[in-house]
Amino acid sequence: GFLENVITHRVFLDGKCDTSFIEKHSELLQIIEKKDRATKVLSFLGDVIVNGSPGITKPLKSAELMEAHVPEVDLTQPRPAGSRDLLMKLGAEGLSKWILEQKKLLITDTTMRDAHQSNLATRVRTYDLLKIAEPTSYLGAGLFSIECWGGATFDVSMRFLKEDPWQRLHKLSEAIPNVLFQMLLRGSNAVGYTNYPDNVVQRFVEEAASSGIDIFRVFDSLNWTRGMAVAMEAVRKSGKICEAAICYTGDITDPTRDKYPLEYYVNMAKELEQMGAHILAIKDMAGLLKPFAAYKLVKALKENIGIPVHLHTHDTSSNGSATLLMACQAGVDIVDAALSSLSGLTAQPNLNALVAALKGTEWDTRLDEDGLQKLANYWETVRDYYAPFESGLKNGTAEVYHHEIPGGQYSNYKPQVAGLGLLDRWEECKEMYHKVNLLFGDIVKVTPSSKVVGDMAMFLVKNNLDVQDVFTQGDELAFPESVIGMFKGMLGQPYQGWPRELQKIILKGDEPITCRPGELLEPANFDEERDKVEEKVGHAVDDKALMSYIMYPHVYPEFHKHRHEYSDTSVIPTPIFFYGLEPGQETSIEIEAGKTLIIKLNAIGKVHPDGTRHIFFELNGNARSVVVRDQS
Ligand code: 3PY
Ligand code: ZN
Repeated sequence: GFLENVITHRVFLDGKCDTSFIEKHSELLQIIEKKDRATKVLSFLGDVIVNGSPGITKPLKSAELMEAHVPEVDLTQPRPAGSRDLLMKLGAEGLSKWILEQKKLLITDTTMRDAHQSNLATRVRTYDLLKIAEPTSYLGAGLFSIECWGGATFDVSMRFLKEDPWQRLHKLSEAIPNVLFQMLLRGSNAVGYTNYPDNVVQRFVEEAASSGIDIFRVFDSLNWTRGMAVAMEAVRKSGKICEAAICYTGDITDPTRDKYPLEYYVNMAKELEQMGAHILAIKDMAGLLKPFAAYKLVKALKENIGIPVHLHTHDTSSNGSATLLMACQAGVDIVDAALSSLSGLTAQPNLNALVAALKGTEWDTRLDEDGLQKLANYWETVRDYYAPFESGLKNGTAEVYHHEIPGGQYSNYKPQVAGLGLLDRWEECKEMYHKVNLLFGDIVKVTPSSKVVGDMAMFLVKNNLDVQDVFTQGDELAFPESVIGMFKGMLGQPYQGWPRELQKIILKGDEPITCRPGELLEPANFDEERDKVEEKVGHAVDDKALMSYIMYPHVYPEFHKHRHEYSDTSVIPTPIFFYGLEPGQETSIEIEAGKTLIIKLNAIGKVHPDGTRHIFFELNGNARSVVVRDQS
């Protein structure tokens, strides 16, 4: 074991080690038991059975969850040609023109990204996505695009689900080669929460484009167009579709909220068109765009720009469908919606209902209503697996017009509040979010600026402070790192600047920057970073893993450790992955094509004095046991 650990270590293989090498790498001295994949899977299951899943306080019983019915499609029939075939034929500019020529309303399905980010805290696993992927490529072939990547999915898949986001993308694009794949890119924050050097953003876009992303929706969390330029250029260079977003906040129909009037959005849209956008997105991340405001905004945009307009909203208020229909009447080209069973609440409006509403009208989507229902039925059952991640909202709520919490943040903010022991003050935390927004000068709130507002709100509630106290006690307060960074200028500049006095208090004498943060960051040295990660994980990594590491330097090694210890657990069915098995229960896990493990839990042994337990399984008919540490 020891010798093998040493001689297979990359540094050793490269001949770079000196005598201190082994001392510095204590992990080499641990005799790592070589485990086969089945044993690794059993060890993982043993751990879930004994210790449960991180973050799930009220586990379900996997035996009580139904298997989701995968609709049958006739795979002997050729796959219907879709929007991706069009892109290949027409190119990005040609596709943009094609969109303008369509009378029918085009639809993006967000089920595989924003809908579950918003309603299920981004927890939907590759396993459930892949099972429905091929049927989706047939039954949803008429969709304009499928949003399936970016936003929080990159982080959450590694951090919580222990899955490789690149592998998810690759497998999905193999199963759905005919419909455009869309991702959400946070401008210079890429798929993270901080600014990255320009060459990281460029490299990330290149990798994503070659891995299957066709449309990049690029936004800046403060609507600062300078923060979007690098990402937009990288997308254009990759030959893919550059969809640039204006983030919508405030209320253009309310004359008392005059910081962001209609002209503000029209001007920004014109600028993004000038910067080379193929499509303009209205990104209404919190669902603040009321129906009549949508009509007004879309009409003005269509009159002022020559590229297609794509509307993204959230149904938090439950006015979402009305917003889409009014936008449709005003001439919007594409809208986002989610399959019915994952739609509504803080996610997108109901796709199936929208298709039905437009049937027979001049905007008829001509989508396969029956097929879409079958897909929705599948997701209805799958949603049950993720019940512990639901936000608890039972209806839409007009309160969102007041607190303005983005849909994708809502299902995350609540557990964060709970984590601080403040759940009994949830109402106060929402109200504080509102007050902090005004304190900060009424800013655009979307990842990562929305996270900063949330951090500050929790900080104040936790410390029993109100916003005025910041001005009187500011000197003594240790503000959250994210708040200091934002006021320093590290997320870019907000419209009309930061409130001066507050900025002084928060920065405590430190000077803010007003340039693009990316200009100050040293370009990443990819070779050096690669050496670092390879030394950490002990073997060579590809360019995609390198990007995962650069963006998530702490999360990636942890994810890798999980893989090493337990193998690729993304192949485990979701109910078993989260909730384990009960004694006597059996499951089958296909660890690779044609290789299936039939696993039965026989018994859970008593705790030994050293805190471990034996877990007794039957693996393909043979008795097997693993030792698991009981963390309780
Ligand atoms: C994200 O950046 O994750 C978002 O969904 C923003 O709306
Ligand atoms: Zn969204």
